[in-house]
Amino acid sequence: MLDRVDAPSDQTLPRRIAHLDMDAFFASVELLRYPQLKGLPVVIGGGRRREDDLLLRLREAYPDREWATDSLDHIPVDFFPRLAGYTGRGVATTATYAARQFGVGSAMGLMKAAKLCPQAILLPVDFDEVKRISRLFKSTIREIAPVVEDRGVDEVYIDFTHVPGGQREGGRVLARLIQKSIFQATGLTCSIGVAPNKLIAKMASEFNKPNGISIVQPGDLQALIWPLPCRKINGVGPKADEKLQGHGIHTIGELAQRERGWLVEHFGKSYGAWLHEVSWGRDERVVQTESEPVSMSRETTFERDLHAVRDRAELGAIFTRLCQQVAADLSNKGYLGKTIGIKLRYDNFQSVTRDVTLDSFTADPATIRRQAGLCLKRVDLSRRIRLLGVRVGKLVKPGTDGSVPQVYSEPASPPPPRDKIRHDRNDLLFPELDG
Ligand code: TTP
Ligand code: MG
Ligand code: MG
Repeated sequence: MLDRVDAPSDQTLPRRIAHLDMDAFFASVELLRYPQLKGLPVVIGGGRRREDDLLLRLREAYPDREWATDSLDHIPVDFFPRLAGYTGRGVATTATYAARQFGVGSAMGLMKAAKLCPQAILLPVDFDEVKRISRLFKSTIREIAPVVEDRGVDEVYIDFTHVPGGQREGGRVLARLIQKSIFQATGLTCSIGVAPNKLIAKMASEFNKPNGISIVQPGDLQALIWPLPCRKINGVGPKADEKLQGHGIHTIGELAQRERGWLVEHFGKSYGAWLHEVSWGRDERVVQTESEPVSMSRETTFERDLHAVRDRAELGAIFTRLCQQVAADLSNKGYLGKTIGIKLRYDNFQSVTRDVTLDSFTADPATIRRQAGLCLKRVDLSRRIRLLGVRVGKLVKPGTDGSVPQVYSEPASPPPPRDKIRHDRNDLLFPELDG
């Protein structure tokens, strides 16, 4: 009991949240294998590595020498394929910072990249190695700071608040320790932003890339955050940004100057209010540690409200895509689900959900599509819809408890008879439901 009395109350500690992002991740992973390329412009793209084709070519070119995976660092730099003369539709996944100086970056067509930096070396991504390093840097962080939220292959949020050193110099001391430990474990650098919340930390991790640390305090909002373009807010996409620009709002500071009511009027109740909050640097979301998900879902808010009859083709296509995405999420994470449900939000913001529980588990997109389609038949489709979502719940991970649930996969069924379509109104609205 004494502990409790003497220990400082956790509540008094200010929240310090870090966002950590690896530098030029896929490219940096390749540089571990080919250290002779360090400092050179390297672009990652152009397909998946099947085997080490470089080795095959080397054995042809230098048959008198032995080439194996442990001699990759001896491959002459001249032997690597260059971007010069690239033709094709490939896209750059990422590029080293040396290549970025020429204007090459993620999502750029390789032909354009070849014009900007013909001497850049082009390498494919090695997904297995990327995943291995991803697991390694994340486990390194968890050993130092346990509250870590996975945000994809090369980034995480970390709650520094209660970690020893997490408050010193605003988090800089702990950030330095983590950077150093990751470098020791992987040989790679990362950049870290530490701030009062996730929203600002995410922006801050970009301030000093590569190999940088940025500390943002609550009082820095005006100086460090408001001058940034709205697009830097995680959650303001190209479309929202275009609309904001149309209203003369370019920076986060300009966004903060608009009345909340005005934003709600032009951007909707929830998004408008959210824009207002984030422009003032407010974000209460906690760092969510890895836990077994209860369900997986995908939803989308339409750019304009859609009507089940007038926009049925568009809605049907979106619906199918959502089902495919949930199915892909499930299989990527190795889950199967038993309950399939839908969510609809009408133009008046009223929401409805429907679900169905199957006899066995599935991650099959066609099954999910069909069952979600049946759920859709149980809701009112006369109103315009602004949001559509698909959810799969009652999840299991086959093998984790020794049991392997039976995978439920429906055989492709023939289209229903014509008269059934005519009588069932929602079948008519979503004709491809049974396809
Ligand atoms: P990012 O963290 O966005 O980029 P990066 O790590 O390459 O560079 P930075 O130093 O600016 O953080 O993405 C991480 C990896 O994800 C990246 O190396 C390649 C991959 N990626 C894609 O596959 N497609 C994309 O559109 C982007 C942006 C990244
Ligand atoms: Mg990165
Ligand atoms: Mg990233």
